Amino acid sequence: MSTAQHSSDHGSGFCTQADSRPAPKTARADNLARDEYWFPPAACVLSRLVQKAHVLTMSRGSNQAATFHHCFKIVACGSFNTGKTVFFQQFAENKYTENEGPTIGVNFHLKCVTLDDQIVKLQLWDTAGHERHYNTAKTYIKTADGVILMYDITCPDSLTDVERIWHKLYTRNCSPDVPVILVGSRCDLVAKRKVSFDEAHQLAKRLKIEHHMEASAKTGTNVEEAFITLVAEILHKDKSLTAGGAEDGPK
Ligand SMILES: Nc1nc2c(ncn2[C@@H]2O[C@H](COP(=O)(O)OP(=O)(O)OP(=O)(O)O)[C@@H](O)[C@H]2O)c(=O)[nH]1
Ligand SMILES: [Mg+2]
Repeated sequence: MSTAQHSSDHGSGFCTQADSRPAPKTARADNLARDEYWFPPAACVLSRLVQKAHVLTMSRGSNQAATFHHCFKIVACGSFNTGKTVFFQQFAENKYTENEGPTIGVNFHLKCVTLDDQIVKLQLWDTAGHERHYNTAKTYIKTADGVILMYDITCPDSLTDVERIWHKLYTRNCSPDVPVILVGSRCDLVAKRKVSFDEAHQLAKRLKIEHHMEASAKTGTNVEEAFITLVAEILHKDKSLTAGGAEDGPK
């Protein structure tokens, strides 16, 4: 799905209001004064909760206020057809598309999660995996607060590409304290598996990628868990954030 399609899908009532307001002083983990930003309310709370994390889906066009304490930008990279777009769709919209076409440029979603009583707004950027879109991915990863590197457990080349292309993109453009997670897609396709968990795990260890999971956008397995793991790591690493900090304003 193209960026344009996503923009229209989400509608101006969904994100324009917030996006037109002043950006946080830093891209990373600013404590925003409560009530400074207004958002539509949580429309539903997903039944599967990861530890204390509640994942909230924002509804469109509501005038009711909601607030957030932190705003993080999460960027996904990985070779084409690894499942980045459907992975993000599953997390952000709770839906799965069997025949998703290649992404042109980037797709964008907004999602709120709460972790340890902190409401975190996530800006989710799903980049295109084809090499001709490499520079687009580079542009987006530069300001990421957290990065998802994706491979496909049925395609060994996609794991090779993580080391050959995508991890290099990350190390060359992100500060070392930007959390990263390696996600193997299509874990529902057991009979088609060509990359073992251990093989990918060894790569993750060698590249010093702290977190590695296998997930399925089709069944939802580990989708939420991957995002929450990454967000928890971002919060953990951000020394400037403290509980209740939002009410005190930016630190
Ligand atoms: N069974 C299964 N199929 C998946 C899974 N993830 C992706 N697919 C399939 O792979 C197709 C392509 O997935 P996309 O999300 O478009 O892949 P992408 O990484 O965004 O590809 P580019 O945009 O070209 O970089 C989907 O339409 C599904 O048919 C999964 O977890 N399980
Ligand atoms: Mg895509």
